[in-house]
Amino acid sequence: MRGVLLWGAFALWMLSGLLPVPSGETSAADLRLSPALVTARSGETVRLEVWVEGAGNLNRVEFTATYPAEVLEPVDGDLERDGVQMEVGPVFSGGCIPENRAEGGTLRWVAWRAPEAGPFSGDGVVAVVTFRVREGAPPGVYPIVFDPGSVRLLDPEGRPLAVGSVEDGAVRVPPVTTGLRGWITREGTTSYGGTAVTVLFYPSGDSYPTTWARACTDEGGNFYLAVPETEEPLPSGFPLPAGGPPAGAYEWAYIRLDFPNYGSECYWEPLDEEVVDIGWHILEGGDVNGDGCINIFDIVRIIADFGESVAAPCFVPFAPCPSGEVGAVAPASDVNGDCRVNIFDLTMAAENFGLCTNCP
Ligand SMILES: [Ca+2]
Ligand SMILES: [Ca+2]
Ligand SMILES: [Ca+2]
Repeated sequence: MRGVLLWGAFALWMLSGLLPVPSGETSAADLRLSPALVTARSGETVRLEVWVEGAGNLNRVEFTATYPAEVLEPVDGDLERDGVQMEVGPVFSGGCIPENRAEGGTLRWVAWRAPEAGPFSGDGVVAVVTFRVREGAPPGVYPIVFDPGSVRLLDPEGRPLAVGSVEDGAVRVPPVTTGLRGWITREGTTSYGGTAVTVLFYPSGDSYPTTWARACTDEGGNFYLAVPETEEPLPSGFPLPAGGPPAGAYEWAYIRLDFPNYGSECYWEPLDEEVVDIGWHILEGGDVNGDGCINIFDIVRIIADFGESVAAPCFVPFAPCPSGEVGAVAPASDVNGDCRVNIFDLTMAAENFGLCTNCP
């Protein structure tokens, strides 16, 4: 696939070289906000760059854009000048900037290049606007929108240059996550109670969790876990994922699912909804020696214990989720917790042969 794409790009490049370009005419330049979508919570700041791309013989840029002033508060980029300004980007460094305002829900910009610098060609940053998300901003997506009629690109003689695409930006304020829910089942049984759901909470941009919580599934396999309001030290010896959370402007949860004799499963989930639903996960059975993989050592142990049984009801002891401890303790190699080690346990382990946990 990559090879095809490369050849396609090469063919286009060959064609573009052959196509006649009218003399004295340059292709249209684009104006866009980067990043196009950025996530921030109340009190956080975001930097949005105004880029011009594909410019040729550019001397002057004018634009007006609007932003929701009740949610986004511009941070002054020029303390020497009255009012609130955007930062001047490298394209207009040392230039003449008669209009630069970021107030009252409107961004206004008019700038000329420094005469000694000459006209600009290529891609570059025109201006940078920094917004602080106001306290108490309700969750939502807040656009920063160029007024298309206001965007003007001009050459050194004051003649307008063709404007291509004009791309807006947006700031997303995510809801505060109050809980996580999901449905966790286990192979070989219909009693799904007691699976441990352990969640480590990572603040945005942090590589170490600041708090954690644990919930146990009910008999139907459902769980709800409230996000803790205080910082709790992690359980000692709890294995941490290597490298911290994925990149992105989110807070993250690291979720670990455990039950004896089943393979543990681990997931990263962004905390960007009020209640994050991790969906349905099925734990695969057969890891009776608890070493993280289902293989010949488990098969050998199940065969060695084959035929062991206790009277029902029985329970699988599991310290993190000690609910449902009625009757006798299930045999150690009873994978599905039906109080017997038999062909069902052996078959499950055989079918999952070679699977290993993705948890640390
Ligand atoms: Ca100022
Ligand atoms: Ca094993
Ligand atoms: Ca069994």
